[in-house]
Amino acid sequence: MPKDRLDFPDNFIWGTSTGGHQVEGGNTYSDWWAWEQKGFIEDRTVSGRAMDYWNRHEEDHDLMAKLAYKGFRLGIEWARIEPQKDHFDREAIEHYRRMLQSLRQHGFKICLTLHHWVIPHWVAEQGDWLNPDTVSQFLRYVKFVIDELGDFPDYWVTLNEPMVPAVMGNLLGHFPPQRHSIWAFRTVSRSLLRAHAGAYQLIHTLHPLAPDNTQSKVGVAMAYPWIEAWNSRGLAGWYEHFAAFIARRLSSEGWDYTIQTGKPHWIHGGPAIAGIQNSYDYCGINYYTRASLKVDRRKRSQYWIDNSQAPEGVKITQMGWQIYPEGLYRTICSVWKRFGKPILITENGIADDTDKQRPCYIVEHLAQVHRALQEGIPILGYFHWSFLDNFEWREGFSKRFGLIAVQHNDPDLVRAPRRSAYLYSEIAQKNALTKEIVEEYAPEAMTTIFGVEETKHLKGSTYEQ
Ligand code: IFM
Repeated sequence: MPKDRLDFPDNFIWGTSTGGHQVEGGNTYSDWWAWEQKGFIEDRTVSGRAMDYWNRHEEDHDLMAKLAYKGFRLGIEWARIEPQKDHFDREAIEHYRRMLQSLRQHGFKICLTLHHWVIPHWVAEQGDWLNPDTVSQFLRYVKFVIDELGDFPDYWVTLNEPMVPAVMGNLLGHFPPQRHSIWAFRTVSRSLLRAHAGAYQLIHTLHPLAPDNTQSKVGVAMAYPWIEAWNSRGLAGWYEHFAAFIARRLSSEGWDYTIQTGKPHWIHGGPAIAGIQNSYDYCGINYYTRASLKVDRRKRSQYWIDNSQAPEGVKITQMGWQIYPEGLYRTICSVWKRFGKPILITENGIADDTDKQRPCYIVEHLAQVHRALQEGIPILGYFHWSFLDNFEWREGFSKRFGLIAVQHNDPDLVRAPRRSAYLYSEIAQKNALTKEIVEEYAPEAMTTIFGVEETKHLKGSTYEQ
């Protein structure tokens, strides 16, 4: 008998996610800020005041509470806390303290990211993660944050998607500092591994207990795209399989192997890294899409591989990303098999300014989370990316991931909840995905989730673009 509802465990965290630089605004002492001024952002915007979360956090937290969300993942910025070398800014840290206090007063579970790609400008000037001093300087910043703000996080994220800037900034040249160098990639990724291991050990030494008096919980929010070869005929097909093999190792498998075994994977190379083995208390999964790698002889700078094609019939998002909910289930299963640690979905979401695709995207991905839970995999919560529309890196403000719409050029930066914000709110309140909710918000998902035909079809709620 098909079920009428998919129930989630008690205390499941229904949260939303953001990154400091992407919403705060005014992160002027950072490398990204400097890079944006040079005109590299595709829609010619700059992060500027972003969503002014820095000043409007109270209003935003009230809104989250009204929507009955239960958790929030936010980042803090090294460039704000240490804008100049050896100068720690008291005002900035007090400001962050007030933000976290407000989150606590609202009763949210707090997931705090220490590093989300952006570094202080002075660190970039000294050669970023290539400079042998950067890791110890990062750890000094981390120690300062633990001493000042260590009472707040229920979950610590040391690094967000470390392999993304390592690859995008050092191999493919799409992010600052725009290198194309295998040597730079390996050096940077090793520094990031050391930065994570050091931060993990520091948190456990200096702040062994979480707010609920259990052990502190530290992890990484790792990007896990589901990567496949396109499977062209002949030599091209062979190359696609080879590229997929490498891409999987570059994006997550090399990193995970190193954490699991303590031995640097060949993708990173180098000597053993102190404290790296088993340095996860939970596994953070950021999942969005499947990438099907196809040979394209014009894409020399991408090693002749195009990752933007979708097999026929597969829907894509405004980022050009494939919608592939099953990939979330498959990722959860493989991460669970690899580490055997509790899992937190630290990001999952879609760029969709019209909110036509998002409701279906949300419910179909949550159904896959539920599927994994049914198989006994401990999943602690789901943080939807993103709470607000935000600055989407190289794409600027044109790609809108928010449950809450905000026009970056609106002088008042009005917060306007999209329909999906209410959908997510109902799921959080019921702690379940029910037939009524799916029928109301995403009827086209009724068959895949409950095995029944949709009974009504709401205009403006479909995957079709
Ligand atoms: O906006 C980003 C975020 O900073 C990291 N994970 C992917 C998101 C969407 O591209």
